[in-house]
Amino acid sequence: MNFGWICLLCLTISECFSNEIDGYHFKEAGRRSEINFINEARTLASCPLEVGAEGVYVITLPRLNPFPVLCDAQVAGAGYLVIASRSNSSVSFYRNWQEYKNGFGDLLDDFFIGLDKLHAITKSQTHELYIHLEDFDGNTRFARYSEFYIENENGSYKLSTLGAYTGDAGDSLDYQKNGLFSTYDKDNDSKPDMNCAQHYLGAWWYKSCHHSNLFGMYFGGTFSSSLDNKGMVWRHWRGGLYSYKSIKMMVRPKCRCA
Ligand SMILES: [Ca+2]
Repeated sequence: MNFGWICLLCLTISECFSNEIDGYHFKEAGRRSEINFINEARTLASCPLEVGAEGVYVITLPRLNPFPVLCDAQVAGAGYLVIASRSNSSVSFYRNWQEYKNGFGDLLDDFFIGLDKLHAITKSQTHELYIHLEDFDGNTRFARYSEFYIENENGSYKLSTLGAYTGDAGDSLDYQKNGLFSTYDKDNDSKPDMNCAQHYLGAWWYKSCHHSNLFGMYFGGTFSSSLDNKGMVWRHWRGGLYSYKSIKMMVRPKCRCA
């Protein structure tokens, strides 16, 4: 059955509107107007590039059911697909392998898209990665990588391609390049005497262990040295004892040739 047609029907007949699609729960019913289901003839493989095209869109990729994604056209220009967003402590990111595989949270609040989807997106065509950081003093900085690809589950979602860095936040991801993804229940890091995810209270492409920990604890600013690097850390800007106010990780196709 045509997924887009179902959505069109649901928007037309409000009684049949489902606030849950493919595991994602749209928490705030009052924000339905921000949900832009694409239903016409076109099938999206990524976020639309048009100016102002933002909100939730349904995309279709090989070997996956169509699924909703959040598109952002404000932070760094049009066409970005948000893969992770954190702005408060309401959604815990200290989660197990299965939850990172499938994704969790609310697309209209804080969430992680899920590693299977992230693999499919970055495999479908060459993507760039944009990381947006905001501190509690009203400053924002960014790190952009010209290419970004993660492997599938059999490859432990290895961060096997990370292109050239540009930005003003500093390069705190280069160290994680070629790292396998680890969660507290799946130690794939390269530190034999430690479970990095468990120790740093997060999940990431840990090696031995990290220069960034954006899925660590939401500590809300400067935190105690006894919790060294356990927060939502991006070391090259505010160091290992600072947890940001908000972060967004977004991807966009390098080229719209397809
Ligand atoms: Ca280990």
